[in-house]
Amino acid sequence: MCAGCGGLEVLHEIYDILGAKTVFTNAAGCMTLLSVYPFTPFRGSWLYTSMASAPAGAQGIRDALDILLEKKRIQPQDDLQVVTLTGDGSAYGMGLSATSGAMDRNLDFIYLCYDNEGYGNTGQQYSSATPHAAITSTSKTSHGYPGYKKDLFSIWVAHRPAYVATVIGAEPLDLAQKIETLQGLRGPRMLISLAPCPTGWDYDPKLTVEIGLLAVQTGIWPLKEYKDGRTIHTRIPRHRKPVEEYLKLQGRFQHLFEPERAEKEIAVIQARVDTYWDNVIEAHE
Ligand SMILES: Cc1ncc(C[n+]2csc(CCOP(=O)(O)OP(=O)(O)O)c2C)c(N)n1
Ligand code: SF4
Ligand SMILES: [Mg+2]
Repeated sequence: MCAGCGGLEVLHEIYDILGAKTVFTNAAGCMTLLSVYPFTPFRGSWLYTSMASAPAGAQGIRDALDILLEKKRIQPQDDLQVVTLTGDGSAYGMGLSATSGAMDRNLDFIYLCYDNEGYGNTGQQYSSATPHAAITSTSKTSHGYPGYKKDLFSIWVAHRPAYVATVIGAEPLDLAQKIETLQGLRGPRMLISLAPCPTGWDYDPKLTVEIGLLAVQTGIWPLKEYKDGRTIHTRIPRHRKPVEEYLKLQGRFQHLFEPERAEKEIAVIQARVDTYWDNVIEAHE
């Protein structure tokens, strides 16, 4: 694993709360490198799946646990929490169909997507979570990635699962409150964490927390949760910092500032963030 990995940071924080009575289904990606057969750093169980099928793996394990409970071969206190762990390449793309099916079936599981906005494990190719203008290994032109990040939160919410939230490792209190909330619920409980990635985003590993905080303070990464049919924002940054404070710390956006400022592109990114928050604030007033 790389020093300063924001995905590992959020996984650590969540695992500290969930504890060892968990079984993970982990789709191929950076986090699968945590385990070198036959060892894993998890105190509970861990299962490696293909990129597209981690939620299907979770279904199989939940079914097996339910059968063992029904046959009284394990006691309720021995039951395990099933947790799916994937990157954005799986969650936003290859695994979206399996996730949709799991939500349709009201599968009782927790899903954590650590979103480093690209295929990190294979060299940061773009994914459908890649933000506009970012340089990736498959978007190397002077303009970076031409598309826009997919809104996975809304796609998941459209399925009306028990819970959906965005989190980030740099805001551990917000994260802990959300884990506490989802632990009181049953059914599909979905989390997306922005996962600052020094290797793929090209910045000094010591900046991971600062970049995470700036993602929230600039409004680029809204912290919110959906439950009981309603979405609420758990932080509303009314005095937002300019998005360029977040962008300029990362090598993948340097072409927006050097050799000359790309005013139009920076304004496009700022305008999208402003429109998002104008709508949120208007709805709150
Ligand atoms: C069907 C399939 N295509 C390609 C790969 C090769 N592969 C392994 S990990 C990975 C990247 C996964 O990206 P993401 O889900 O965002 O996780 P990250 O690597 O960023 O942690 C790819 C493309 C694969 N395992 N399976
Ligand atoms: S490439 Fe990024 S997400 Fe993957 S281990 Fe390194 S820092 Fe973490
Ligand atoms: Mg990724």
